[in-house]
Amino acid sequence: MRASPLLSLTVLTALLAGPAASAQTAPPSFEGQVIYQVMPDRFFDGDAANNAGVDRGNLRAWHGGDLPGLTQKLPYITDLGATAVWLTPVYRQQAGNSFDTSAYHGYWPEDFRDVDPHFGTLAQFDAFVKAAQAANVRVVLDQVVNHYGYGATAVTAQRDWFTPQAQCDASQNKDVDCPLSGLPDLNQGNPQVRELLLGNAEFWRARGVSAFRYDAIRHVPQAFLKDLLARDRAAGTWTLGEWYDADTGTVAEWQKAGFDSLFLFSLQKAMKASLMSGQSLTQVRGVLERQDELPRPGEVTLFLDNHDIPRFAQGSLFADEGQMNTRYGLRALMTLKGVPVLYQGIEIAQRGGPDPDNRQDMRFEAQWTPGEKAVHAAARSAIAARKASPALSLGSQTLLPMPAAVQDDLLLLLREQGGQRVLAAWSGARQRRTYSLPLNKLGLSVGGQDLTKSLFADQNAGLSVKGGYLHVSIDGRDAAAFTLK
Ligand SMILES: [Ca+2]
Ligand SMILES: [Ca+2]
Repeated sequence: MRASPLLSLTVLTALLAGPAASAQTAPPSFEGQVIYQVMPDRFFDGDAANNAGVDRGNLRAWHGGDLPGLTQKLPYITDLGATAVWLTPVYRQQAGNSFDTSAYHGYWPEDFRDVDPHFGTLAQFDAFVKAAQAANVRVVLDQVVNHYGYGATAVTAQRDWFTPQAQCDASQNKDVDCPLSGLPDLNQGNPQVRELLLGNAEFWRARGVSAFRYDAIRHVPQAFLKDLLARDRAAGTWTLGEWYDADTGTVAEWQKAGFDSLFLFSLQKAMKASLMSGQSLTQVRGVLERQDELPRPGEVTLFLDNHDIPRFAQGSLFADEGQMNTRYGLRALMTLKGVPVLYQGIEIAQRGGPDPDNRQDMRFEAQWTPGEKAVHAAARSAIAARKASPALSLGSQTLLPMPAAVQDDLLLLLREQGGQRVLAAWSGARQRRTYSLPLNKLGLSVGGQDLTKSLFADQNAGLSVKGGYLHVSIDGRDAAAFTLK
């Protein structure tokens, strides 16, 4: 894995100090990374020879995307600026459908140590990892540790691997001991299951992945997860847990228990309500105010949508407004401390309601409308600005106090790193506005500053400081970032 310069130094120091110091080696970090989330079946079809049963007219059927297609589109992902790719599971899946749905999504495993033929072969997985490494892109692999697919062979062949119904009935923790959506629930208390799951992590780690995204951790015993995570940490594998609906308190609890990161669902909800649907920015502020509860705030995973919830742009009734507010959301996301994840298609404001409508095929450049091209350009430049700015990608984050008169429409964040300061401004106002705020009320110390343009390209936004006042001019529904002198 590639480490940040800071981490490299820490690791180097630990190495120089010899084995005794290895226990003090910093845990793996993704701070400064930008993750692009891919659902391989819905991304790009690079090999028509593996398209058995493909029906692109049916969102519940296989669509033909695969690992060769993902490898082929790596330049698209790096051009956008992402530094890591998270793939939803690529395991060999149950062969048949359940609930009229095929296992295209990857969450119905048959064999945890093979690639589904629709996605390709293990050799093609290895080729993808190799290509990613050559492009300096980290690979984040989805890992399922809670269940098998409904129709998996193990369900009948290894009955004692699964939680008995009586245990579910008697359980005080039904989230853990009862089947999730009826899926065959693995009993991690069985030594064979434990060995299977710990071995799965070793199997994929050995293929060169940098991180695991653990599915449905709310449904897995904490004691088992702690063992799993301790091994990942010792091996330098970054871990990202999916606890559906997690807020800052849940993320903090699990960072303490050994996860490097969890998805911050509460921020996603607030950003969708405020930035996409036009509600007060105080909702976002309420989430960001809790940042100090996190042991490692730079590792928390931030997102606007994913494959399990309706698309971000779906929060507006109108496609053009959805595009404009997605541009606002993407720019805002790139000003925050944490690890941003972009689910394929958000960079063109792809629409879609609940599963499976939120899993429509990715469309590429030649198929984009002018409006989609504009969203992509804004995403690309905001990512580039974040990566070019140590303050935006690695800096501390301070929320500035807002006067009551503007708090619904304005959010100001100070990001600081190594003496560099960047001020991020989000405006939810309907129209272009100039906000003039007294520096002493903001708790901000700046000398005079001439008109300064935003770090984001193609944006009509400016900041100046004069006579003890900060002046920020910004379009309605937009976020900008300014270097402070
Ligand atoms: Ca294919
Ligand atoms: Ca379970």
